[in-house]
Amino acid sequence: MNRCSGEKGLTMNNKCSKKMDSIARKSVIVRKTKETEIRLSLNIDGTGESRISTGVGFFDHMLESFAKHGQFDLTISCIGDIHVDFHHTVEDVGIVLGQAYAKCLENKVGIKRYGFSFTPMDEAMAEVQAEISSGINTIDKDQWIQTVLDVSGRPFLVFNADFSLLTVGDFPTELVEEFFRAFAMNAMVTLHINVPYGKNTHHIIEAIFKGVARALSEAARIEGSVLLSTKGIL
Ligand SMILES: [Mn+2]
Repeated sequence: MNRCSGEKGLTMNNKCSKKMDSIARKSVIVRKTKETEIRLSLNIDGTGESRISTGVGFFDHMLESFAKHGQFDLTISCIGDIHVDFHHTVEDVGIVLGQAYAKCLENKVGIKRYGFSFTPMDEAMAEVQAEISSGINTIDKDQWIQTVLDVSGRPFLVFNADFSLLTVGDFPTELVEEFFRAFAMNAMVTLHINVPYGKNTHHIIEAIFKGVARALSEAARIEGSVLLSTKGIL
């Protein structure tokens, strides 16, 4: 995965990211529990290509929008216990997507750190603020999952959105907040999601997914060469 590492300061070859970091910002996470089995790959410097299969149609649609508007390349295959309900599948995909995003950002030098978006969709509007709040700069790959879960960071979710429908299709709208909480905690991101107005539940949720993706994409953007932290660590 790190085929371009060790080339800092040298002329980048064709295989290196066009976004100037010498390390490809990609990750693959496989997670299996008694409730879900997930394989997810993420390239945060992608083009919005996605292949999503969670068994939950509306959720797939939202994740495809997420990939497209964040310009992430994202593949997700999840086999979950959707005969029970969709809760485990949605929450666990949030966990793994969060871990993948954090892993893509192991090296935070030069990233913008903050991202903001206003995303209208017809009558609905989502405002999102994201901060890549904490994590580790240099970590042992084998210990990565353990370390990121143990680190005392400051991930947080603020979620202010009301849905007039309890379900969209057969997707329970209360799972939107569950998904983004799972994401934020595992991505080590402070995420504020506010929906000041909107009527159609499908539109509101889609605006949120697009808006979060846009804010995360901006926060991860490399635009400098310094680590934006007075603590010296992010
Ligand atoms: Mn739609």
